[in-house]
Amino acid sequence: STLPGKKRAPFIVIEGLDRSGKTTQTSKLHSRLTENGIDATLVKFPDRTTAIGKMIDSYLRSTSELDDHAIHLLFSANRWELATTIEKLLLAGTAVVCDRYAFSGIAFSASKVDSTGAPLLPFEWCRDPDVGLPAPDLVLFFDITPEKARERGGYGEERYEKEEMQLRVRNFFRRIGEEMDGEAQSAGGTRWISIDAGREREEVEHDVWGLVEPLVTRGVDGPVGKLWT
Ligand code: FDM
Repeated sequence: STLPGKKRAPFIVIEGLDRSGKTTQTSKLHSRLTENGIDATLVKFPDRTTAIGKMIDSYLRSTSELDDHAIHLLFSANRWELATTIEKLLLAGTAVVCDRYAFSGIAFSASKVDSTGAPLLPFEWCRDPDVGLPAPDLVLFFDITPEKARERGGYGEERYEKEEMQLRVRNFFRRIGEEMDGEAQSAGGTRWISIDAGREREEVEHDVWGLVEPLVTRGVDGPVGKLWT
């Protein structure tokens, strides 16, 4: 560990819509930390490499069909299978930078609707399986309008990459963020910050570094929090 005293490393999550530049910025952040001599590990959800991850991957590429409840629980299980690893890394002084987490889990599943536009899965039901996961110290929500995201070259081929879906997902992200702000303590001490991801890449990178650098340099006191407990 490169941290002073008994401090642990921070858990940083980057969330956002498709085409928000989230993945590029997450890996840039990771390399910048490493270049600055800071221990950091990059994690990405869904982690498509595990047995559960392979089921998620084939669902997303539409090579398999799964009940909406079942796939939701698989996404959550995919996080739980890494929970202990994440906690150990943080306690050992390695910062964890994570591309998507439980907030995507809720926002995407809660955005699914039937042919009449009625929600398929209640919000609370979507949140429950992730209660108690390691809580991030900082969430950077990469906010972008679905129109602007579309201008960036359109959505991909995978499930969920449709504009109406992205619009609903964005609204759920915002709702989750508002609730996190209101209950920072009960949410395990997570700080939620919205980043205007519609700007130039360099500007976004500058803001991200400005928020992350002090946190990784100073370290965090106390144990790793538990989400929504
Ligand atoms: N997604 C991602 C979910 O629906 N639930 C989850 O828990 C997570 C982590 O999977 F559309 C969705 C979000 C996105 C898709 O994500 C794949 P990536 O970042 O494109 O691999």
